[in-house]
Amino acid sequence: MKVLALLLLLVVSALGKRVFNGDQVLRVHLEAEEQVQVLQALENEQAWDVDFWLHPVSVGRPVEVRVGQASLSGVKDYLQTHNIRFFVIINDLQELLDEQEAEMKESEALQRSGSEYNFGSYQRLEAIYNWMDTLVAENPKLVTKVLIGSSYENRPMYVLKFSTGGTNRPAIWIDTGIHAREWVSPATGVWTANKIAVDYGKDASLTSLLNTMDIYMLLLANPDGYSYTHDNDRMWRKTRSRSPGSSCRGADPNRNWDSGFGGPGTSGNPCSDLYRGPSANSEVEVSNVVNLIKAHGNFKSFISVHAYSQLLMYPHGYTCKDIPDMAELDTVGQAAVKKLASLYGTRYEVGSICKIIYPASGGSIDWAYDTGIKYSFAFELRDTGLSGFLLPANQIIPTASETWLALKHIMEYVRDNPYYTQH
Ligand code: BHK
Ligand code: ZN
Repeated sequence: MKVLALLLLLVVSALGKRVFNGDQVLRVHLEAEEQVQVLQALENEQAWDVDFWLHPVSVGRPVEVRVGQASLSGVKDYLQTHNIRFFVIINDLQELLDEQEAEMKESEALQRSGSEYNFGSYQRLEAIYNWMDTLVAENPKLVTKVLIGSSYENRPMYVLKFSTGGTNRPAIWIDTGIHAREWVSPATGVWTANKIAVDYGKDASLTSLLNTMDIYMLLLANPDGYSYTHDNDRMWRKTRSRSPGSSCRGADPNRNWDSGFGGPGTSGNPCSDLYRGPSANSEVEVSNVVNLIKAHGNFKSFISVHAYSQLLMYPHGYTCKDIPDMAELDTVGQAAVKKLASLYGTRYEVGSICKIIYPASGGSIDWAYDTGIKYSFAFELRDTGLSGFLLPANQIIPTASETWLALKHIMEYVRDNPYYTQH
């Protein structure tokens, strides 16, 4: 592992950008409990260059793992030795990345030559920030840009505030892009922000919602990480903060919140993708949000958007015990995903984080719920694997369009149940 990390560092510093030549992504099928354990051992051993995109959890649940070229024969032998079935779903990761990058460059060139922002394309941080200014300029009575602080590398963090007046109205929070490589999340956030601006005054339900409530959207919750996925390493997940005594950077911003901090599903190793950071709120990107939410004091719903797996989850992640509001949140969630599916038939599962994926402590929606924001949900957008983090850009608008139906359901429910929002 040390040698691999060093090699990786050399490659990155020599070329500026991490390459994945000959790396493959395998989809592994677990058919017995022993096989789950064999895969978990592989994940914990760190002898090979492997990055689990979907972690081994239980029999029947797919596992997806990127395997570095140098580790391919070793990992495949290991799987075959244990009679574990797998398929190669990405044959050469770098080839796919090159294709997607070329597609993005094409869209960027079109935009530079004067055409409008393309919602159906992945965009760099600068383009998203410029687009936010346009949105605010074109909708001055509805949208403002609130600076909530700066990231570790000093990028500004802006929240789009949709409000038709009042002071400190009950509000809904939506963040996208907390994990850097989950690109469809901020892309969906941008589409959604535009949808709200376009539909206000046309869609009667959304209009009535915005006549009594505010919506806050943080489109890039991890700006340093997002930039890093464009310029250095497409597969980066964490923030970019430094840890004293380690050359590994970044903490998982979804393990850094002050709820069950340090519990199951986190790591104390700064080199791990699940590194929780030295203390709760150590990541400035997290504390910026915490400060805004606390100062505001009137949020009724907190929605955090990830990818991938097609799930709609509610608290908790740090324990598998049911929350007091489970029945209600489950009903809201089920109705939301039914509406989502009505557009293209995309199927989502609903459940608590701990029960439908795995124990994960220090997550944002656990903190929001424990702070008293009852309607706290996390989405895992498309797909259920095969493309994973590299979801083709032509699925951005379909993903955002179907997700909007679920978001609207949750927001309308919150609007219509104002007396139940305290727990
Ligand atoms: C989402 C919300 C709260 C806690 C856990 C999760 C699952 C998420 C994670 O933090 O491990 C999985 C992931 O990144 C892929 O989106
Ligand atoms: Zn995520």
